[in-house]
Amino acid sequence: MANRLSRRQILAIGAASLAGGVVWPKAGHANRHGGSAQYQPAGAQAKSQGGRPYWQKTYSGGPIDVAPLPPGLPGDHYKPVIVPNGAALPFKVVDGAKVFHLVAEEVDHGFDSGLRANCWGYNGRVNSTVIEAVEGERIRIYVTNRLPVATSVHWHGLYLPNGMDGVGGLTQPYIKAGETAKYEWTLRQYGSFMFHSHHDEMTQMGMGLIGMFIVHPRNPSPEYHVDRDFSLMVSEWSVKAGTARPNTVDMSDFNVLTINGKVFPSTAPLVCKTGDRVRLRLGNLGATDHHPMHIHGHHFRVAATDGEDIPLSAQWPETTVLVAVGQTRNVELVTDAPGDWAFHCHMTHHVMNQMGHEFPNMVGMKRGDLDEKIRPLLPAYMTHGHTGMDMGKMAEVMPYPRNTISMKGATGPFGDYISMGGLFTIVKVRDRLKSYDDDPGWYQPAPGTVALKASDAELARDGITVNEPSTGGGQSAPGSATTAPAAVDPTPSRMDPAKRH
Ligand SMILES: [Cu+2]
Repeated sequence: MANRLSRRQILAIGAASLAGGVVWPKAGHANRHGGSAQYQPAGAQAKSQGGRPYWQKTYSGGPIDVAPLPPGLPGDHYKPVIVPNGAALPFKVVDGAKVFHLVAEEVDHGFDSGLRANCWGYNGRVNSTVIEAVEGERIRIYVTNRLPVATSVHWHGLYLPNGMDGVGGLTQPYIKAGETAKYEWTLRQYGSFMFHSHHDEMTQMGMGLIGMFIVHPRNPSPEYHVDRDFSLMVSEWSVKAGTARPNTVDMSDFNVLTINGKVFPSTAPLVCKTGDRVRLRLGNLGATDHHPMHIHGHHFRVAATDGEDIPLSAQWPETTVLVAVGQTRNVELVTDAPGDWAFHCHMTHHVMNQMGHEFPNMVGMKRGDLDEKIRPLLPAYMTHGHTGMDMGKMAEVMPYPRNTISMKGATGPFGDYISMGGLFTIVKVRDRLKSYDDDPGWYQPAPGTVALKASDAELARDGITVNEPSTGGGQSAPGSATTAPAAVDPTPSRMDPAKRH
């Protein structure tokens, strides 16, 4: 009978299917094979996690016309974020709303002591002006355009009325040169967000019109409170040697990689005390590159995205967090190990300062007296990289064009060069600090805790022979100095099973 449905029944089932998904025939005779409890298909169960329904009521903050809460004030209602090499935008309170004035303008920007460029930025800074606010408050942001062209500002990741979204031409007319536009809405969320030009994006974001937008929670949980809360915007630039403007047409050969608009060694260190709870808010509004940001000596939890906090049960430990273009990531850690710990992008080309990449591979080349022969023609000529790149030597010997930073990093505490620049900074963790605002200098390690040249006595004690072929391990007995290279297993370890017999 179930197979013989009338046309009307079929139509009814069809309508139900449209309304509620697939309709299965009634399972009235499911007990034929015994058992009293009917099997409940797992796929049909409502999903929730920690009491939270699978589908939230809203992913857009809900009604936009909610009554705002009073403005939150720094010190009273939130602890301001730290913006290395930058600052939070000032505000004033007018009739219960928090009023900001953002100015888009040309900025003579120093990436480092050796490199300046005519960039575009907000309020005199490049990449490092932060808007900081509190969940529930009403904000009004005036944007004055002092650029020679039209612009607009998009508030990235924020719930707002469509007309405040800042997409030039789509949700609003352009803010023309000389004009001031007004954005206003009530913040219905908290987290790490961003803002950027959304008109001629390739040019305007590439010239520097990007920033972090931090919204603190109202009445936050105890876990929200940290000792150090850093806001770090990463980006990338193409500034050809000797030129005075970023080349925003470049799509892949970026040579200036920045944190808050600075390259190492000009990136301000992240100064922390031993045992501090630390939050790093990382944002990326570069043109095309994602940045795996890596910390030394510690692990962190990936605690939030620009979507939301990640529930503790779903946070995961990492030493490297990928911050893709258009993403923010909050990572949290306790800095419980004193020292100078590198924090940097793990793409090795992103921890280089200004350089080109269009030259042949010289690694392993026998240079002979080539440099000496060429120097009468090109004083201080140095063959590029036959043993890799000796940053310190190159910085000393090679003349650089005007307005260029070398690939060097900086001279470290041992007199040797730190061979990294670009997307690199140092987390300086100290047991005692005079002030968070002062660079505490290089870490002074306890005697015996630095990797130094091994002494003859140490080598002899441990049976380390330094002038004989190295051993590959595997075959030799512990403690015996093997004189022949370790045998190599000729059997491929991943033989195709199909080719076995
Ligand atoms: Cu990178």
